[in-house]
Amino acid sequence: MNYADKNTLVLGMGKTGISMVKWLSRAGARVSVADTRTPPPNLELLNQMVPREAIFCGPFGAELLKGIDVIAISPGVAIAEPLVQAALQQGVPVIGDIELFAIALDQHAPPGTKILAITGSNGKTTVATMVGEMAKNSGWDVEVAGNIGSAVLDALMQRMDTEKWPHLWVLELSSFQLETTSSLQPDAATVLNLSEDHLDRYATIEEYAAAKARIFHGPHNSCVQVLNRDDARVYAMACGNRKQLTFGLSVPAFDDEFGVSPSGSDLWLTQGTTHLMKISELAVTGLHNAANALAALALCRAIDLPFASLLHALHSFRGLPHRMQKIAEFNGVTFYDDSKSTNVGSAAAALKSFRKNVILIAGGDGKGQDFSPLEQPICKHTRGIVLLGRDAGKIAQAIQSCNVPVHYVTTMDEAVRVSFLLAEQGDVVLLSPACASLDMFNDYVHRAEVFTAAVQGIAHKFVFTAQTCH
Ligand code: UMA
Ligand code: ADP
Repeated sequence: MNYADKNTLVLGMGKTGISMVKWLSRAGARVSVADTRTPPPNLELLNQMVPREAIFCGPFGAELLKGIDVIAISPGVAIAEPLVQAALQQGVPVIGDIELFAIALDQHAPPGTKILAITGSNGKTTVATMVGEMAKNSGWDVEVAGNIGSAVLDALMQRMDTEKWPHLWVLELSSFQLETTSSLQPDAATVLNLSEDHLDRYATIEEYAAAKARIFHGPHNSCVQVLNRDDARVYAMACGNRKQLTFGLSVPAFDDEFGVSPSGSDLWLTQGTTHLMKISELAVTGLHNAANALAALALCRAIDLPFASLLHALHSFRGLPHRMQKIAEFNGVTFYDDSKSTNVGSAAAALKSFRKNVILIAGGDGKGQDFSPLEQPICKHTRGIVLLGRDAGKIAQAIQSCNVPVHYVTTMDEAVRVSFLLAEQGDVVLLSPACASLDMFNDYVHRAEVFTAAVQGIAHKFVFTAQTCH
């Protein structure tokens, strides 16, 4: 679509909204913008970009739609919003930033530009970062963007302005972004895994899965599908007449399968029967990170990046903050910050990384999740549970059958203190909340900071006490 002189309405004034306003304005569109928050973020910036009378704050009224040719929606605004539903009924296209990006790339990018697209309930940022590092290590100019934090249109405009196109775009995509995307044509794409998440926005997990599966359905239906063999819902997304590469923690037999094979006393990442690298050489904790490494390898091999540089980059990958990050060890107890764990899938993966020696700190806003998938890993891997936040009670109910002591606390400080008292030599205190943080903290980073400060507080006291005893 040519946006020149079109009347466009941007919904949401966050990072994505601002990038869409910039993009549509430079394409010659007339832009108005609305946000339900009063005052919305970025108001000052927007005042410099669009006329004051084209900025609307507060509930989205039907009058906003008058004369509008296209709605450009932010991922945080639900399609179910009545204004958006009214637009769709009137035949007004509703698109997001990824769709605008895909159309632009098709029109402007030099031939041969590659796209790898990544979605899934967990591991998106880890795999997108791994892939970015691996491709850079192969000498490619790479741009990693999307849900990972930098809006794709901002990255695109910066590349266009400097006339320095990357060889590869690595896109981390959320289900929200995929809902309004139909023109993206990646060279290879993956849905890493599916576990309950965002059920405050989707009526069922099937609806959520369908949004994720859109990553495979570009206009030419031609991308290589990188599929998780260990996740039945993802595996069922295989389409006929398409190249597929699979990954999983089982022993692979064929060259289109990436997996894990034992050899002597070691476990190896393997492609078919070829041993690539010992799992023990990965610096990241947990078998879920071995699965992430396999998915990243499969994506990079789908576009023929050379093995040697991929493996070299994997060796050097140290993991990301707040994802199974070891933050302290004292008195024989190790503390892990997995604050980015905001659903049952990530908390279960975290627990499975340890023996039966975990004191788990969990709870927060469960976003409508069923916590029962935590029952088995909690029974198997924990010695004590410390619960806080809005849905603490729901977690306790879901794990009733486990014979594990449950402690309720009201602050993170108290959670850390209680956990330290419960922990014995060789135990792990793990913050892996399985919930969003917003009921108690600004975001998951803030939650991690409060956790880390509380751990450091105890560490200081412990060291001080130990010194005065001698
Ligand atoms: N807003 C409304 N009405 C609504 C909802 C939101 O007006 O009903 C407004 C808010 O008041 C706010 C603006 O929309 O002013 C925020 O827009 P947004 O929520 O779409 O957030 P952005 O700042 O544009 O950030 C988005 C992604 N956020 C979400 O999908 C919620 C960021 O992912 C992403 O990094 C960024 O675009 C760049 O692509 C964050 C995220 O939490 C990290 N993603 C979810 C996740 O990973 O689970 C999907
Ligand atoms: P996302 O971008 O999908 O939120 P991250 O890489 O930021 O994923 O990790 C978020 C949480 O999920 C962290 O707690 C991390 O330890 C966990 N995690 C990472 N990879 C996986 C995986 N493959 N399966 C389950 N949990 C995972």
